[in-house]
Amino acid sequence: MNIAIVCYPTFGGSGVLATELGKALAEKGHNIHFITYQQPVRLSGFHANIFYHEVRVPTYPLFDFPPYETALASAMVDVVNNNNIDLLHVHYAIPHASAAYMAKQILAKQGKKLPVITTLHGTDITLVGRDKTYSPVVTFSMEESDVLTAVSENLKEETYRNFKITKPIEVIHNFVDIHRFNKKPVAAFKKLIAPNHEKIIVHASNFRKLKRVKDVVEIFMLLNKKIPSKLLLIGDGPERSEIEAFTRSCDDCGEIKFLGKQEQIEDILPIADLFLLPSEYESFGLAALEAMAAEVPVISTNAGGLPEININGVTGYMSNVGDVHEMSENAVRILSDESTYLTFKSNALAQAKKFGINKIVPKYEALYKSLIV
Ligand code: GMT
Repeated sequence: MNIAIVCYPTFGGSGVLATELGKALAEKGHNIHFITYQQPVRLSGFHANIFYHEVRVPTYPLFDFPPYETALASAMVDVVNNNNIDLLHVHYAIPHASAAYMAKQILAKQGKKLPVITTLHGTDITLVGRDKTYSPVVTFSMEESDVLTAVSENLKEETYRNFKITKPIEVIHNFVDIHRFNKKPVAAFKKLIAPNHEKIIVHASNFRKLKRVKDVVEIFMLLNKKIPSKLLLIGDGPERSEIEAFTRSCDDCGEIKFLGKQEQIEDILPIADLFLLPSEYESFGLAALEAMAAEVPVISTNAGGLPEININGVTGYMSNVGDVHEMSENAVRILSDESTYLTFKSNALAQAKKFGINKIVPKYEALYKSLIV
């Protein structure tokens, strides 16, 4: 099949998932055309059947706000017309689903049928999309998509709760390439980070408010009082400078490292002993799944779709949002006994395997096939 994929090319989970999906489909012989404003971060290296089409939004003195959605819809039409595209799969509803609707209408006038799949990822529904600034357009374009998918049962429920739509939503959970993440930890790297065998605690996110990165630091400080540890903070975003200032003011400052944006997170996760994700909401929590694939137990909140991947007392622990004391106690509970720890580790990997690339990608392929017969 010739498949066009639209996503955000940045470090957000939706862009990561869309890129990994495109790469997996290309491996299976499909031709994949990414349409984005920048090369997706996980799209490195050469792939014979992956093509990247950049959306350019020219500036013009009249435009205080350059019309990206119009440029995107035009790019979609161009890519479809010139590459024999069978279907368009857009990730994150805003503004991709409405641009897809526009492209579909333009192509229909030219006598071409373009099936559109919209995958809902999280804040496009729970935060930004439900705001009345966007809600009418998001509602309409979801209804107009040929197929609507959500990355968790929770996100499906949230969509029906927040929008007046009648369209069926198919849940296709996010996936992970186990082999890529399940690597042996590099001893020299581990020693460099934790020279005295301290535990290595990792958090990765785009440092938005809802990720509650300050909770990560507080959990770590409580844990560090009982078990000597190091904290690696991966990613960047609006909250980073405030969090950096906060960590500079505390005693454990030297034990906390900000690694910034990292493309090769699969090289870092294997040295981690524990992954922290105390988010206010996660539709799914792809970062936690990738940690589990690297055999790292997860301490998270029980918000949103996290209970669909993190099993309390089995692959890690879950607590109410903001309960940093319970989260740090659970971290101590996992890390203080070697045999308990090893059980959590292998449980995490076993759980991640349920979301393995080979189990989930065929679900998208089956969906595509049903649309182009
Ligand atoms: O929160 C992010 O990291 C970005 C955001 C996005 O939409 O780009 O991620 C959402 O999609 C991911 C992939 O499906 C999910 O794993 C995240 O849980 C979800 N984030 C939220 O719901 C806050």
